[in-house]
Amino acid sequence: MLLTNIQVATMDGDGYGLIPDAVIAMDNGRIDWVGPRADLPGDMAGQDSRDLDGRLVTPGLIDCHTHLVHGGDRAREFEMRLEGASYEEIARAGGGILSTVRDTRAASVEDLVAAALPRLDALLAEGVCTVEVKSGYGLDVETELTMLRAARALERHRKVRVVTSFLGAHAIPPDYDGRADDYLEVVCLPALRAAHDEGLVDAVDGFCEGIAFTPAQIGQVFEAAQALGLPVKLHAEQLSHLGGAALAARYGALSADHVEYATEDDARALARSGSVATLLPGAFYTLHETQLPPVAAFRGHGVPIALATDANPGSSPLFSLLLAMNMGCTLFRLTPQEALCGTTRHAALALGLTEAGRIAPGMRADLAVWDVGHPAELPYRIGFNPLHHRWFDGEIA
Ligand code: DI6
Ligand code: FE
Repeated sequence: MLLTNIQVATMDGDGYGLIPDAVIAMDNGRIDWVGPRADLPGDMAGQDSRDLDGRLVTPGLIDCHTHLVHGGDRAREFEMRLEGASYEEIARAGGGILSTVRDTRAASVEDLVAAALPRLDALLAEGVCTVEVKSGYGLDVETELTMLRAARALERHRKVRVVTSFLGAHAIPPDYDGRADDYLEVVCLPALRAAHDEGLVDAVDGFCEGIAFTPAQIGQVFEAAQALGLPVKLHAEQLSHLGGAALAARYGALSADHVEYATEDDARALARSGSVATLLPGAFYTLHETQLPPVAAFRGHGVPIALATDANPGSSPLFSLLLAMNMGCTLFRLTPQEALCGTTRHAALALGLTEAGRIAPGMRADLAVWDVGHPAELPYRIGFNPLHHRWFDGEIA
């Protein structure tokens, strides 16, 4: 199958990797060839082709940090914050993440899938082809497994790739209040091993924060992950600087996420470990955060920057990756090219995916086709969706 009369942002090589009058050849769910129309190899010219009227084609977008699977909502907490309570106060009073834990424990796999599908559909409607989904609202062995089973099940309901992260170290459940180490030993690590045995875990994540786990505790989780051969990533330096980014770097993490309070030294460490800094402007915005992530330090030291929604019921009820890109540009001063790179090529890196995020021979044929004249239009408008259609695995989705 050939896609013709297109402009392509390959996100391969420098910048957008823009090819003005391009052709993409797809074969068996993979990109077979991409380049200027004039260079199309003669033996490819006779294939079925689809004229896309000059539209822009990008890699299918990748949302590399979400908490899409959960029970309930937190609209009341949104109200409480606007009446003056802080995110941390609500968490310490047993609300916040723990209120979602109560609702998630009450749900079956089917309930969780049914609740997640409309959220997922909002992402897919904007050209997303791959989505990361975390556990972390179960905090008991059975519910952590239930969440991950629901995440995997999404792939059977929609044309999407799901990458899972085990986030048992997300919060300390009430029955282990003040006994975080016991929670890790009795619940979190056994849940990780059980989930891994069932093939439910692609990476291991944690929340390193005053209201969650210390770097030493996260270190234990990372040791267990490494023993299972699983890559790690971390919610680090979101509300304060605790040393999570440096810890993540020491374990060669795929990514350190949030990182508003990261320092120049953290940027150096992340660059050395090849970890991605995943920026989550939806949480920054929702929590009225004022500490900006050190974007200049990330750029200066060559840390790849990804952007994601952090879609979750509390700190980032954001289900638009295009809006996350807009926020990345306007709030964090990313360039539009960095924003698109952050939801394609660098988002793939943040998930350890080698076959997504770029348009190049051998990559999966996951594509987004847009009614725009230039890629900068994608993060530019607010609340406007120019997606024309997606290709998933070489087929129209
Ligand atoms: N940081 C976040 O942004 C989410 N989890 C985390 O560790 C928030 C989760 C929530 O508030 O429900
Ligand atoms: Fe998160």
